[in-house]
Amino acid sequence: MRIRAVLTATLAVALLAATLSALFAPNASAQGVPPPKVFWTIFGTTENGVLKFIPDRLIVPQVPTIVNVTFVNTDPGPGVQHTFTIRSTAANAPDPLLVNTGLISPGQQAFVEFALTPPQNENRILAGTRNETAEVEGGFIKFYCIPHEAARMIGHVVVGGVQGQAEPGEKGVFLRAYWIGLLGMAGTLVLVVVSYFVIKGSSRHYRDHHEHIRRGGP
Ligand SMILES: [Cu+2]
Repeated sequence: MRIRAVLTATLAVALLAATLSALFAPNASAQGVPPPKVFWTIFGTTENGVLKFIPDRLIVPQVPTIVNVTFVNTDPGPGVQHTFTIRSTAANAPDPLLVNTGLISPGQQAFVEFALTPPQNENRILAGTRNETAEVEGGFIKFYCIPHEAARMIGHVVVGGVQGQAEPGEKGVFLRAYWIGLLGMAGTLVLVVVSYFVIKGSSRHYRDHHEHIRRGGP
């Protein structure tokens, strides 16, 4: 019976160690994971005579992030072409346009993909093989429409969101936290069951049936 108690106790310690190592093991899967990707659809149009992007704030939660923009020309005016363009500030850039859909006609669309790369405050954009500093206006990366830049058809890439404009927070549970929680609960449950048998196994009442034997009687 003593051997059994020792065995169950050893098992309990081993399980506890396994649970703890699972909880505190370095997160190997975090390395080599590609940055998150956000998809935005931005419309280029004219509303009440005002040339504009809708929305004109492209909100990106963090850096690095891959940004995929589908740009749709929904302009009611026939033949009014728009672009979605980001200018580079690199002095020796091969092309001053770092990101550019080219001219898009009404009813047409195009997509561009680029990445915001660290450090966050340097407004660096990776587009293809080019990694350059983007043009900034008011502290935010500026995108614009080539034919209508002078008419203020301009928008901004906002990293981290802006008060009142930020997306509602995610309601889900972070996946790693979810697994840590599950493992913790499973570990606790196993320990409770093991403790039960350890206590039961070492209990005098369990071993000694003597006092349960009915003695004498009327
Ligand atoms: Cu335009």
